Amino acid sequence: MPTRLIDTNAFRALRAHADAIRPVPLLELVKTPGRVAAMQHEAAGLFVDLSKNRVSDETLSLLAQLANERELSGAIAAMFGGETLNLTEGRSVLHVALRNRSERPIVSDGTDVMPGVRAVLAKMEDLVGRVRSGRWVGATGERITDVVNIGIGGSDLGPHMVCEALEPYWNTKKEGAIRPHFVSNVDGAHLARTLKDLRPETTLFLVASKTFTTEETILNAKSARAWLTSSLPPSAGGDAAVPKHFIALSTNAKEVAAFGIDVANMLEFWDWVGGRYSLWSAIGTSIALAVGFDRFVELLEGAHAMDEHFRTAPIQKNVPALMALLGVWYAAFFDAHSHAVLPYDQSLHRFAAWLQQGDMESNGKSVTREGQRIAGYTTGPIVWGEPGTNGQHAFYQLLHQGTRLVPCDFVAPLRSPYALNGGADRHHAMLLANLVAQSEALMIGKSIDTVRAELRAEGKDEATVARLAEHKVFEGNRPSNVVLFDRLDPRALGALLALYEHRIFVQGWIWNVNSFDQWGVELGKKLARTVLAEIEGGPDTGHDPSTASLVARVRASRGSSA
Ligand code: G6Q
Repeated sequence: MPTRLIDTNAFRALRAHADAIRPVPLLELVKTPGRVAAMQHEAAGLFVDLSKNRVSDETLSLLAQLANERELSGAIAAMFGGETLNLTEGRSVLHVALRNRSERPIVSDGTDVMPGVRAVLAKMEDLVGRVRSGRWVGATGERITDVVNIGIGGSDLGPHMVCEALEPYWNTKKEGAIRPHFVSNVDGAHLARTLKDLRPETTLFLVASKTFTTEETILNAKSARAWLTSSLPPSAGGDAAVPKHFIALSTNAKEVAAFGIDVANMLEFWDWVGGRYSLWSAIGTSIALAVGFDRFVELLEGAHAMDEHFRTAPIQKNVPALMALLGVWYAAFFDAHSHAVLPYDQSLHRFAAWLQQGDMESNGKSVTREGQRIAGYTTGPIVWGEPGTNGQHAFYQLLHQGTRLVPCDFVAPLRSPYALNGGADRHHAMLLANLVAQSEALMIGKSIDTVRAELRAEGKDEATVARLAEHKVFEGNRPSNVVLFDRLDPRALGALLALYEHRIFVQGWIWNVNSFDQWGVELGKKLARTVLAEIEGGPDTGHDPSTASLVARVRASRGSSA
């Protein structure tokens, strides 16, 4: 059993060192000669500025020592080497194999997984080519114009986020445009609202489910199938139309066939791909359909470039590791409960939702990999965010003046693909100006003396100055990272997502949790089955009084509306 995190030499040293760093203003740290250049990094086409963090050279060297004591390099090698890191499910963790663009074999359970990965990519390329060129037609002979991905959790968040991010690539002149849609929620509103604007003749459904047993997804898929067969003209053949309008993305061929999807139209992946790490697999088919297979490969290439950086760079220059260690530092010694991700790019409006699952499902754990209760430190933070500048007019108040320290990541491309009659430059310049200003404001704050001077300069009397001054003070001293890249193209996006995936991996490893299982989602799922049976008229199974009253209320409402 490894030494407990809090008993490592580095963690003890960091605890003492944190007491010395806390009183030092961030602005003072930033002015240390050579600091900014030393804390700005380039990796896989991303520029990452870590200089606005409450750390000194000594902190960084202690954090690197912590990584060494926890044998992080060995863990990274173990992941890329296909070792069984997901101990509770007995699986290796190989999303990196899905984007391995090198000739390097990746072995899991004694078998090189790469031939299988390449075979599925070739099948995906063929299928995507047929749909986008119009060689694949629906039951009435029309080409496909709309694709609906039906999936939830990891089978939705990644591809949805990427499709939104790559919207400028949806339409190419050479091939037909495919509009991607995503249905995840079992709330019938989600499917109904999506189908409202679609024609069954030109719609292709992708049923995206690793297990093909997820109840929400299967119900949505069944309703979509009923909509298709009942709204196509009778000449389309009823159930016979299904194979022309349904594709499965799954590991479970048996259930796919049982649903009525031709297994020839199934793109396979493997149990060593975690759901929340699966956008790089067949689960990414909606992406390839929307932007083309070549662009999908560029996404993989961008991620692979970041993988290579992560696999080979020393800890002191390893950007995902550094970002992770900074997060560990704030959680352990600055009482940081959450982490905000703030993309200054409207196309990244699903980024925080994707990361929320990736991070919180991976590291929201309270036992160690060996099954001991964690004590003396906190694990995964609450991850949240919204695109700037919208967030500025909403929750930034708390970031600037709340009582909690919230480390922030600002993320943005330097150029925008969107041209607006003469105004595009102005839009993007204003967007980026806000990003830079926010990271500056969080750090420098505004002192009481400055506030008083400003109020007096505005002609306020001394009573008003006294009454308002404290309300207008910004403590500052709040850390942030800035991630910039040239454009939000598939390569940059791939690198960005891999950066955050590896950040999660490192934090999970340092905190000694299994980042690759998700038992915490099981209990509610199981109880929902029991409650549903009762709501639909089955016998009471016995609940606490509070829950029983809710069940009764919902059951009664169904009775009255029926
Ligand atoms: C992710 C989780 C979870 C999963 C969904 C959907 O890591 O495992 O979010 O992706 O529950 O599961 P299926 O793909 O099996 O339908």
